[in-house]
Amino acid sequence: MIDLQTPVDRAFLVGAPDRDLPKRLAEEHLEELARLTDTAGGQVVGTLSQRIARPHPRFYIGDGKAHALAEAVRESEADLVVFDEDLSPAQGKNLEELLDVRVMDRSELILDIFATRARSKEARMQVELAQLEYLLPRLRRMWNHLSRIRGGIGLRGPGETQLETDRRMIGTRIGELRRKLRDVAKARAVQRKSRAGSFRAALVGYTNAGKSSLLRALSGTELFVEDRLFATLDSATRSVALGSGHEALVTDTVGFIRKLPHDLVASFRSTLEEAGESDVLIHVIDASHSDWEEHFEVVDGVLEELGLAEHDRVLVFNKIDRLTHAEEEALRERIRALEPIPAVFLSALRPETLGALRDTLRARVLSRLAHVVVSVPVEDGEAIASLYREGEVVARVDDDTTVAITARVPAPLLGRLAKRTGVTVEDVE
Ligand SMILES: Nc1nc2c(ncn2[C@@H]2O[C@H](COP(=O)(O)OP(=O)(O)OP(=O)(O)O)[C@@H](O)[C@H]2O)c(=O)[nH]1
Ligand SMILES: [Mg+2]
Repeated sequence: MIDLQTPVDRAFLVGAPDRDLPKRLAEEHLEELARLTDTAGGQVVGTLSQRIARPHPRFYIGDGKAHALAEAVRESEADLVVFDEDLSPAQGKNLEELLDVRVMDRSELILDIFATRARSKEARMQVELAQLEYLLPRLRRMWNHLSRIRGGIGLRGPGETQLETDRRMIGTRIGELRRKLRDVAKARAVQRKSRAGSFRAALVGYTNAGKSSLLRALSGTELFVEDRLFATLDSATRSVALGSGHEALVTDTVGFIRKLPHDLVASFRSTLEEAGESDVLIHVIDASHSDWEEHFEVVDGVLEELGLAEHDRVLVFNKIDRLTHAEEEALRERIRALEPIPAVFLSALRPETLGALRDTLRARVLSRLAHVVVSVPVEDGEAIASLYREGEVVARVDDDTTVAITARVPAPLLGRLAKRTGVTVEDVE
């Protein structure tokens, strides 16, 4: 296999946004690329940006700018150039020939980060699949790149036969990974069934918004949190107490980012689609980020792509500890005017601010409970107590032998009650 994880060293970043993109956003995008580079273990030694009306076929940026870039790369002694835009295989090849250093685009950098950070077997297979799909049309360039680092002799210009063999091997591996991932998805569906009956929520949001921090705070369990992009790649589920005996199973998963490579979205599809089977999506937003609105749109876009646009949702504006009181008020005001979706404001670092979210989730749990009349023999004190403890009792009628309780009851309790002798359950119309 060709190694895509050559240690990243001195990186020179290039942004070539559309001419119409506001300057502030263009800067923000380069800033994000710098964070991605840092996450990948690279050091940024210079940046260059050119706003263009449309990509140039040869170097993506204009010819003159490309030559200026070559000069800047030499001067800064960079050994890697990272483009914020997706390069065609031909552009990548032309740039590498001109610059004489390794050239990566944003997708490749993200794939690289995922490859080094994926832990579970499933996540590793998903990333490998995405990498191979990305690599396939770019094999020739990878070979050229290899022949340069390995000194070339014997490797230079592999014959068409070698390329053909590699293509076939990669094609076989892609098929194998797809099959295995389908099996894993099936196994997970079975596991999900065993959790049927519980109220389930999924955390979604831009990378670094604080999803894992929030789940850690809600559940009181350890989860990996880091001030870097893509800290979480593997989903994790925790049980979260919502008060009055109610609870939810909350799943944390991979964060989104602007221009997430298509291959990657496709590979992670089954994990992400699982979010769609939850009762509610908790969309976490870093309210302290100057660009949270763009992040919000990106997440909205990915959710739409996954067919989840209409899914029940709660918005969580996180990191409000970083806002001044006035800023927080202004934000609340705007959201009230803007969004019909319920929104809560909190800080994952301050447990005392989590009450509103627990309340919102509990209200959803209650609205989904079965509305039933349970008839219990008077002497079955335990059944009666459990209805008061875990359900929401609406009415109660006692006679000599039975107590008829009208209540909203969670499915697991319903199952337990139905097994008790003398207890009957009827739906309320
Ligand atoms: N000040 C402040 N920092 C926070 C808050 N919530 C999270 N953070 C910090 O933000 C960074 C990212 O937090 P994570 O919980 O890893 O974010 P995430 O959404 O899980 O990120 P990915 O897994 O990369 O998608 C960490 O440095 C956290 O300590 C908050 O409410 N206030
Ligand atoms: Mg995380």
